Amino acid sequence: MNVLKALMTRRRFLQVSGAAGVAGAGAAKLVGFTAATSTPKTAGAQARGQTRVTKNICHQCPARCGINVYTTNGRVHAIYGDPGNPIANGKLCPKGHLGTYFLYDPDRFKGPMRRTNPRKGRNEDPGWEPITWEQAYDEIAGRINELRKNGESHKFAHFYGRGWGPSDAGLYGAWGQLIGTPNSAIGHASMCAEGSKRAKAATDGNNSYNAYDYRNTNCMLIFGAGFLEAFRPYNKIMQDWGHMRSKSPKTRVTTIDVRMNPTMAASDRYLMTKPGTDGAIALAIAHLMLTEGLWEKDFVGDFRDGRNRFRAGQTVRAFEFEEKWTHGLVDWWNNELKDRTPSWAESVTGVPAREIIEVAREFGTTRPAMAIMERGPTAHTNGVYNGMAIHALNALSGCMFAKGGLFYQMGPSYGPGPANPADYMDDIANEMRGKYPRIDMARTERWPFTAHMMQESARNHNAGDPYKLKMAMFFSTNPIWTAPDAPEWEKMLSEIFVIDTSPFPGETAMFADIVLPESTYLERLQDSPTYPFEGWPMTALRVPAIDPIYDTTEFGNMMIEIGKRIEGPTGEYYRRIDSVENLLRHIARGFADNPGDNGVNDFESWKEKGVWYRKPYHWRQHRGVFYEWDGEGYNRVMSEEEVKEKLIKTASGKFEFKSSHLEGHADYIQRELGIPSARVGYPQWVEPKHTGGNRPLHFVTPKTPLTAEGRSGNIPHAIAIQQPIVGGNDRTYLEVHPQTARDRGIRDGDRVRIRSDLGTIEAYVRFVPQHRPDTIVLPYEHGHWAQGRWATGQGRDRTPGNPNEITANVSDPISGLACYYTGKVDLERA
Ligand SMILES: Nc1nc2c(c(=O)[nH]1)N[C@H]1C(S)=C(S)[C@@H](COP(=O)(O)OP(=O)(O)OC[C@H]3O[C@@H](n4cnc5c(=O)[nH]c(N)nc54)[C@H](O)[C@@H]3O)O[C@H]1N2
Ligand SMILES: Nc1nc2c(c(=O)[nH]1)N[C@H]1C(S)=C(S)[C@@H](COP(=O)(O)OP(=O)(O)OC[C@H]3O[C@@H](n4cnc5c(=O)[nH]c(N)nc54)[C@H](O)[C@@H]3O)O[C@H]1N2
Ligand code: SF4
Ligand SMILES: [Mo]
Repeated sequence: MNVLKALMTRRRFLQVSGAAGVAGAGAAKLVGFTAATSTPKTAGAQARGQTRVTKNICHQCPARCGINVYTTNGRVHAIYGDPGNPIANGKLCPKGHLGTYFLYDPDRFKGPMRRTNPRKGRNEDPGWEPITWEQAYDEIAGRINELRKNGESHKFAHFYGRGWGPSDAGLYGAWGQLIGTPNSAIGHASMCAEGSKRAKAATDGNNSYNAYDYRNTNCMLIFGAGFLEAFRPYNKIMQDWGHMRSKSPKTRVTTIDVRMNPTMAASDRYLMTKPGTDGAIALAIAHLMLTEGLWEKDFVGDFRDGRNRFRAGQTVRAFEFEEKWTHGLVDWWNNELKDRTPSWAESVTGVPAREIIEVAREFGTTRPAMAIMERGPTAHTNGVYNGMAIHALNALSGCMFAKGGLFYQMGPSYGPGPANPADYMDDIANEMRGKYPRIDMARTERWPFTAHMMQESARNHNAGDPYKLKMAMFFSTNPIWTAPDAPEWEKMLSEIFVIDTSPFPGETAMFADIVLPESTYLERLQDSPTYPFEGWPMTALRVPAIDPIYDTTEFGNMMIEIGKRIEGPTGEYYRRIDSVENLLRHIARGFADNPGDNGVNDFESWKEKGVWYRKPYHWRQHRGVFYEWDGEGYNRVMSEEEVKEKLIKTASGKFEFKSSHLEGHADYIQRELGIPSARVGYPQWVEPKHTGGNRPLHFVTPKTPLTAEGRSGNIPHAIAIQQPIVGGNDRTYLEVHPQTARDRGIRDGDRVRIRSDLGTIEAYVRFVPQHRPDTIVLPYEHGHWAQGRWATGQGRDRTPGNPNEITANVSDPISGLACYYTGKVDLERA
């Protein structure tokens, strides 16, 4: 063993003996290793005193801001927004600057590890033992080869959360085909924001998040989305917010939420609605836009004689109305909308009809006007119907594909990868194709609309239905902490062979049999096509600022290396893929014919600039006519067929107020939601089914601006920056209306117990008189029992607890989105 390897191994060994404490007696034992950051590897890698700037993108949220990473003497010391990146424009949100704390997190895994303690549990010391990458890959591939020989390859599952592009999560498809498992991969979409996507699929045929032209909109309704806290891309939204609120005319903003959040506080108006009732508000706005003649006639169409016949409670004859780019308006009106008056909505939501009318008039008389939404309205059992009612407002205002409106994101001009998996299928792969359902039962009759149902996986495994898994690999997801009814995952992970790839000792890692630590984002090579942004295509590259400071690598390389060790043609396929870098070099060849606006035309220039993008967006709707970009302007008028193929992808080629997508599974919806099958297609009011029976309080656990998904728990600065809002440096407070607290004898600062059907967690209270008295709010951030020394509270009294331990695993039957915000609870002094 050479000196460097010996040093590394010794260092890892020391870390191992401390890591046990994370799960056990507290993480304080790790303190001795904070200095172990500058290894001989990096110290030698750079000349003294030189500062190097490399391109990367931030990892703290899905906004994907381009960053310039400053490295001197092999040490990363600053991260700034990249002025050449169209999302960052030289700026970052506060989380962006915290990247060095992830890189130099003292609790990171220092290399691959094997568990020696066969028992698993929160208080079990995994007994980590360092192993080499070769040992780890051989063992994992050996187990997969064994499963394949026994006809059990479906019992291997990949679970993933924040996937980035073809060089990581993009590898799953081929893996599933070649290995022969339907469970590659199960993504966290159904625990994330699938509801808004499915509402779009149901109405305009695009199962996707939207791109938005915020800067040109003059009116915006925000339904349950943390526009100034979380909505994507957060940093760019803050830049646009400044423009929206200072331009003339200023963009008028109304926020609809269930608690006072920063977005609401910054808005012109707000509607403080009852949880799960957004659909009623949106329907009432639509109702008023029709009765007052405020719909966009160029897009929607009009009565043939121009005389408005929409009157509350009265039906309209279909032939009297000529629709243009929408489908089913009169049916929708007659079967649902005619009775959805603002005063009806008041009775459902508690929001005064007068306020709804004011908002509807403003929305109906301002152009461009858009309605956006995210998890608030959709994380309920009626989520897709709430979402459809909201999205219908975008058709009524005519902002679909219009200036100041909504688009869909274009993808980058990537070239093909090094090999085609179809050429490497062996007998096992062919035989397993379609043989078994997925463990989560997504894409089956149980969940006919959904591609992923991660939160069902542990429950199904534990019940042995449809079967039990034997092995699972986790990438950037930690459902044992983030999924509803999280403890179900502890049971499953105790029974199977678990591989975790997190750089950090999170909860999944504590139940792992092998840990393959990924390099942090500042040390790795990775591509990342943009999340829906402004519509035109863009893709960024993570360029390692330094060599990995520990014995770590990219997740993509782990997949490829394990793949090479699979017997038969699969191994051959992965030898052709070779490495993440080889894959990226191949796909970057697609830029040669389509150079980016910044001149990026190959892998090297992509590395140098960090981003490839090509403006403009290719399509635009203006006054009811769709145009395509012809290289110089939006000059080419599109036919109805072209619009259907490229933009409005429904069966009718129109924005559907009577959804053919939902009507395709009418029996399922009737059974699950009790809606008569003839009515399932309409955006409509559906009563939410709250869990928790007669318990009095709604329990909401939203994100705050400093939450970095499940990754900020061990970054005390993230919490410290917003102390006045959420609490101390490693704690978040439960926000409670003072009257709600006093009724229960609870004082500001008291320790309390939150009780649901599943159990209790504890928290400290902070009074927030602006919230709804029937809704208590625990910002989502803390409650970890692993993840590092700060996340676990360094031996303090570990409050708050994890809200997902008391969140029931109930999902919207259409989108499959876990209903995180629908549970009702009791509150009492602890
Ligand atoms: N800072 C930060 N930004 C992030 C992330 C992060 O972790 N941190 N994560 C990213 C991810 S993965 C996602 S999916 C997005 C999610 O982005 P959002 O959906 O915007 O985030 P949430 O905080 O889950 O929920 C938004 C709002 O819904 C409200 N709400 C709850 N119930 C209801 C209801 O019934 N009606 C209404 N109208 N409102 C309700 C909550 O009070 C909250 O203000 O954010 C992304 N951006
Ligand atoms: N109560 C409540 N629950 C929620 C939410 C909420 O608002 N409230 N939000 C929901 C939403 S929107 C989402 S998207 C899910 C997210 O839930 P998950 O899919 O579980 O994702 P994260 O919580 O981001 O988990 C990230 C995991 O990846 C690991 N990790 C961090 N950095 C890296 C890296 O560079 N490489 C690798 N390989 N691993 C890394 C972390 O250690 C952690 O274990 O949570 C959902 N759960
Ligand atoms: S908005 Fe998201 S990606 Fe951008 S700097 Fe902030 S955390 Fe990073
Ligand atoms: Mo999410």
